[in-house]
Amino acid sequence: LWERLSKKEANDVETIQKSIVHHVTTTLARAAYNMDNFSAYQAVALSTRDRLISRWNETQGQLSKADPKRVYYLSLEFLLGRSMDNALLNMGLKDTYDKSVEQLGFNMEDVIESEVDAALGNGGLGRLAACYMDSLATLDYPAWGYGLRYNYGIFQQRIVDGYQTEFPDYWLNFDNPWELPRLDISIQISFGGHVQASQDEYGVTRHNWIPGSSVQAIAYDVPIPGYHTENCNNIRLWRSKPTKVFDLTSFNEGNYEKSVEDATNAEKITSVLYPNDNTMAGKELRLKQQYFWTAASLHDIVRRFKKSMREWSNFPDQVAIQLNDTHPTLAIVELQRLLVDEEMLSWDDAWEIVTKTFAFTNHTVLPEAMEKWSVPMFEYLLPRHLQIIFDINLFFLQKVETKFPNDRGLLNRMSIIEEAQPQQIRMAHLAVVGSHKVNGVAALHSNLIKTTIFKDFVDYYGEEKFINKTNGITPRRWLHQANPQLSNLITETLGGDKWLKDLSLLKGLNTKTEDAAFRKQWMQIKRANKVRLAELIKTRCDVEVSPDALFDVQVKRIHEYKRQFMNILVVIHRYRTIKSMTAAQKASVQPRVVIFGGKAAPGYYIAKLVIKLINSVAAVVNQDPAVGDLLKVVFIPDYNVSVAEVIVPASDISQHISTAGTEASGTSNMKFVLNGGLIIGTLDGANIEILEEIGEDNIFIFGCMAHEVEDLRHAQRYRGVPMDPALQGVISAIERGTFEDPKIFQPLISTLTVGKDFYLISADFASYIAANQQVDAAYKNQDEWSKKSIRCTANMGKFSSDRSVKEYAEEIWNIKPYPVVDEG
Ligand code: 26W
Repeated sequence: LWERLSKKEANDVETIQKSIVHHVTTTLARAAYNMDNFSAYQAVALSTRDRLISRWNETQGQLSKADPKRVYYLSLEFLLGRSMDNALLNMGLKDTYDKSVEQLGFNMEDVIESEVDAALGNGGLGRLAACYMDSLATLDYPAWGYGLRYNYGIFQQRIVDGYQTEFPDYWLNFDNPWELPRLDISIQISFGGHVQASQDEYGVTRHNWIPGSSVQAIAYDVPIPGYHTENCNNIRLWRSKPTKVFDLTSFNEGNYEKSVEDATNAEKITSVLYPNDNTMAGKELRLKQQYFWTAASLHDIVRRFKKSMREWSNFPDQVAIQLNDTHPTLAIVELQRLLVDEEMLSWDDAWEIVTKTFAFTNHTVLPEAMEKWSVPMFEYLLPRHLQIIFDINLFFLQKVETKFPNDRGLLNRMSIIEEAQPQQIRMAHLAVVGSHKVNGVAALHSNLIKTTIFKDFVDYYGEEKFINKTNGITPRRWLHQANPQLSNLITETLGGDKWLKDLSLLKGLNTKTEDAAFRKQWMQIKRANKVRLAELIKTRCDVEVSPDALFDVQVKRIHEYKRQFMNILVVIHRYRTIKSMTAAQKASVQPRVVIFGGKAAPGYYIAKLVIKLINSVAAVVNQDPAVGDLLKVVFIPDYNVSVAEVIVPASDISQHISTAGTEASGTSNMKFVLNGGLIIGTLDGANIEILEEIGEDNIFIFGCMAHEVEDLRHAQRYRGVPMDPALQGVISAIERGTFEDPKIFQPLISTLTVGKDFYLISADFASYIAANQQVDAAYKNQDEWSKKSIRCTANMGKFSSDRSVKEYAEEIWNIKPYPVVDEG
C-alpha cells in the first residue's frame, strides 16, 4: 500500500496547477483573488519543493542502502542565490511550470524575481562551492555539503552620498521553502572546560575532556537536484540552539536575565556570516563557528559510518572529506580526538585514517588571508584540541628533523605553531600535514603555492601531494538559466542540448563564425541582454545608458589586489582625454559605459574609499554635457548572484586585472567568456588558461607577469623608478578637486606613492591604457568582434565545473557515480 500510494504524481500542467492552488489554499491559507507576485512565488516554490523532496528521499534512500563511498564538502560558505528557477530547469519541469503559472494569471519572470537570494557567502569561494554542488549532483556523485545556516547572510549594500553603507540581510523573514528542518537531528557540541589525564588498565595515558559549556547543533537540509538526472544531493546546514532553553539554576534562583543571556549566546554562533573576504579577523566567535560546524559535521559522518558496522580502518574507503580552504581545518583535529579519546584507537592508527580521509584546497596566497589563531584564546575554547595540535606538530617535526637533520630554520618555518607573542596556530600548515592531497585552483596558482607558502612542504613530502584542480562554473546556471536566448540558439545550432552536460561540445560553434546570419542572431541576443541590463541600471542607479555603447564591466569584491582603483583611474584618464578633444575628434570616440559592482568588507577603509571615488567620478562624468553618451560610469549597488545573472550575459568586455600572482583563479572571468563577453586581463589566475583555450586574438592581455612582480617592487623601492606620467596627470586632476573635496581621497592616493605602490598600479598603467585602446579599436569592427565573441563561447568547454569535479572525484576522492534508478 505504501508503495502504491507513494508513487510519483504526474507532471502535467493540470496536476501542477492543482498542487499550486492546493498550497495557496492550505499551506498559505489564502484565497486566489488576493494573490500578489510574492504569494504566487511562495505557492509555486512549495509545489516545486514537493517534487524536490520526493527526489531527495529517493536518492538518500537508495544511497543509504547501497552505501557507496561519499565525499563531504566542508565549506563555511555556500553562495546559492535563488533556487526556484534552477530547480525547475534541473528537474526538467520549467516549461510545464511556465505554462501552469501563466495560465493561472501570473508572469513567471515576476514570480521568479520575488525570491530572495540565499547569500551565505562572500564571493569566489562560496560561489565555487555552489557550482560544485550542482556538478556533483548532475554527475550522480554521492556527495554532501556541510555548512552553517546563518540567520544573516552577506550584508546588503546601499550607497548613501557615494559611500557604502551596510544593512543586515535577514533572509529568513519569510519561511524558507528550500530547507527541510530536521529538528530530530540534534548534536551536542562542547566548549571550554579542562582536560583530565589518567592511566587506563594497560598503563596508557587517556585524556578526558570535561567541557565547561555546550550548545546543540540542529540540522537543516537543502536539496540540490542534478540537471536531468534523478539524483538529488544534500547540503546540511547547522543551526545553534541552547542545550536547555534556560539555565535552570539561574532561573530558579530568580536570575531570569542570566538564563536568557546564555540562551542568546548559544544562538549567536550561527547568527551571522563573517563579511571578510581574504582578510583574517581573528575573532573568538569565528573560531566558535568553525568548531561548532566541524564537530557537528564529523559527528554526523561518523554516526553514518558506524551504522555500516565496518572496521575503523575502512573509514577512508567510505569517506572522503574536502576542506574548502583552511576554515574547516579543525575537522582534522576533531576526527583524531574522536578516534583516540573516544574510540580508543592508537595515535598512529588514528592518524593514518585521518590523513587518508582529508584533502585540502587552498584559495589564496595573500598573507593577510592566512588563518592563524592565538594559542591562549584557542586553549580557553578548546583545551583538548590544543594538546592534540601540539602532539601532531611534535610528531611531524620529529619526522622533518629525521629527514633534514640540524636545520632549525626549517623547523621554525614548517612548524604548525608560530613562535610569536602570543604563539599562533598556523591553520594552513595543519591542513597540509593532516591531508593526503593539497590543491590550488588554477595552474599558475598551484605552481605558486609550491614555490612560496608550501615550498618546504613540497621538499619534505614530494611533488605528488601538491596538485592543481582548475576551477570551473556550472553552465546550467551561468548560461542556460542566465542567458536563455543564447542557450536556445546554441541548442538549435548544435542540434540538441547535450552540450549542457558535455561542455566541450561547444567547439561545434567554431564553424559558425563565417555564417553572417548566425553572427547577426548572436549579436542581437547580446543586444537584448544589454537592454535588460540598461533597465536594471536605470532602476538602481537612475542613469540612462545606451545599449549601443560598449558595456565594460568590473564586478567582484572590492579589494586592493583586484585593482578597481586602477580601473577608475583610467576612466578619469579617458574623461580628461575626451574633454580635451575637438568635436571632430570626438566623432571617432567609441562610446563606453563603465559598470562597477561589488561589496567592500565593512572594516576595509581603503576599499570603501574606492567605492566613494567611483561614485564621485560617476556624478561628475554623467552630468558633463561635453561628454554626453561617450562615457557613462555607474556603480550598481548590492551586487549579488541574481544581479550577476543579469550583468554577465550583457557584457561586451569585462575587467580581470589583478596584479599578477594575486588572484588565485577568478571564476567570473569564466562566466563572462562563456556568455560571449571578451575579457581584458593580466596574466593571472585562470586568465592564463582561458587565453590558452580561446587564443590570443580573442582576449586583451596586459601588464607584468607574476615572476616579475618582486623585481618591480624592489626597483620601485630602491631604484627610484618615477611614477607613470599619465597616472601623475590623473592624480593631479583628483588633487585639483575635479571630483569633490580632494581631501577625502588623500589616503587612497597615498597608496600610489613611489615605493609604496604594492599592487603595481603605476608599473602596469601604460600597458593598461594601451589595452583599453585596443578594445575600442576592436569593437569598432563589429563583424570581427562578433567572430571573437563566438570563438570565446565555443572554446570554454574546459571551464565547466563538471570537468573540475570529475578530476577531484577521480584523483583525490576516489568516488564513483551512483545513478539513482527512477522507481516512479
Ligand atoms: C579568513 C578570512 C578569509 C575569508 C575568505 C580568507 C580567505 C577567504 C577566501 C578563501 C577568499 C576567496 O574567496 N578566494 C577566492 O577563491 C576563488 C575560488 O577558488 C578564486 O577564484 C579567487 O581567485 C579567490 O580570491
